[in-house]
Amino acid sequence: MNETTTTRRPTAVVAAVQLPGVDDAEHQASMAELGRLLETLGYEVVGQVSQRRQTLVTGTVLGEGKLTELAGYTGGSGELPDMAALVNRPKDKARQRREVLERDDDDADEGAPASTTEPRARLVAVDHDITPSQARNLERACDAEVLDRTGIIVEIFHRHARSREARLQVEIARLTYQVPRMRMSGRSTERQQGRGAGESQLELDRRKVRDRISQLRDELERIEQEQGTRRVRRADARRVALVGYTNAGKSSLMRALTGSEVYVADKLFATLDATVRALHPETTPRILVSDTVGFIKKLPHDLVASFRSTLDEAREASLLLFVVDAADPAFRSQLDVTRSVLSEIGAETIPSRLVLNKWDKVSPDLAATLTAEFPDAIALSAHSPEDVRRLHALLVEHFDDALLEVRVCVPYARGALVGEIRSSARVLDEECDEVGHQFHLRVEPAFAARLRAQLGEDNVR
Ligand SMILES: Nc1nc2c(ncn2[C@@H]2O[C@H](COP(=O)(O)OP(=O)(O)OP(=O)(O)O)[C@@H](O)[C@H]2O)c(=O)[nH]1
Ligand SMILES: [Mg+2]
Repeated sequence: MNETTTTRRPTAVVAAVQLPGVDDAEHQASMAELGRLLETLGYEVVGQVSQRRQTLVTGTVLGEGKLTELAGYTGGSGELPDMAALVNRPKDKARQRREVLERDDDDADEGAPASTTEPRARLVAVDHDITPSQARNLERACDAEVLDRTGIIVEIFHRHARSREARLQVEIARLTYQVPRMRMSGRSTERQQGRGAGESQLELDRRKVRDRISQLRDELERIEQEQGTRRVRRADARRVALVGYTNAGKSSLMRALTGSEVYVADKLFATLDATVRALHPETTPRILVSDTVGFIKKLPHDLVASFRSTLDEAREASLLLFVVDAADPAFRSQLDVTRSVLSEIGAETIPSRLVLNKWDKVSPDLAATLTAEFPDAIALSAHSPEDVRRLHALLVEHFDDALLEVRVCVPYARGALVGEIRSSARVLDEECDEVGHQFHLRVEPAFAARLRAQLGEDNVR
């Protein structure tokens, strides 16, 4: 055995409830995805505790038996001092009976490891959004830190944010997530403080955080305004945005299509900043490609909202490439997630093409099935230069269809326009005569309109 295996990463255990309407495959995929999120944060997942229920248990998410199993991983007691009160307090007899009936057969602790031999898990990761009091109860029963899905995603975003804009967006999301959870820590919870005093201190702390959030929002708005002007300046460029689930291969395609060095990694949410580069080899007029933040199931609403300006890159594109990892059996539901986030930001009417990426990992059988199911999709591998050349050609063709062929006369007095024409239009032919520069061009409709406005109808035909 390798020596290095003795230095363990911090360990975590995943807890989830399989709710009605969620089938086994979907439930497993969601827990596995949470496991990948944890690995991205540097944790080693040592176990999963899952239970089928109608709803999450009000106080503790899981039922008693499953809670004991969970605590087996963390070395906690599996109980709350006032568990009966917490779980049952506000309920009448009928509701208690119903809960007993809903309890699944596997609500027992047979899966728990012998806590003395297995490594103790330091973190309980819950695959749902839970309330601050559920988190606190789980923490007490398990004697471990507890994070829910949103908390984990926010933490990853926090670690991966690089640009000033991304850092501001993440900080706003993080503080927004923390405000309702502030009860759990700080001076305000100290025993010796009277309840009234504690509450007002808590209110004070919360107000401070809210003030900080609005300060950050102002700062973000200023940056966004600058970026807004930058975007307006490239408004007539031909733009394609790569969108899709996290880890689908958007940045890999971006690299391949533009020859840029954007960050690629086998971890979730590697990219948080939108990057824009020109398609390479370059075309005239040029085509811009943007890489965007990836999506995920149950992406917290606040987080989507705080990345709105980053997602503007997608909203303002003239073509969207929906990139999926075709080798991932869950890619269809991942595509649904991408579509629904994009329609939330108002990008659902933009023309789009589906890209079945990681085709090199797809078996011939699956390839045949997918080709039949998605006849219009572009199947490729971002790692294959030949595939990338094919996509490059398809993009050029797509945008060239929209170009207009015009003949333009630039009188010598307007010679300053010649440079702009050369950089923004494809020159098919040109010559100089006694009147001026005569161009035969392929141009974007918007550019043709601008030339008409500047040179007059007679000079642009
Ligand atoms: N086998 C194979 N692996 C690929 C392909 N495209 C990307 N990958 C790998 O998939 C992983 C994720 O790729 P990225 O390009 O970072 O994915 P992304 O969509 O930008 O991910 P986020 O930025 O997290 O949203 C990396 O390990 C890539 O090397 C492909 O066509 N084939
Ligand atoms: Mg990326």
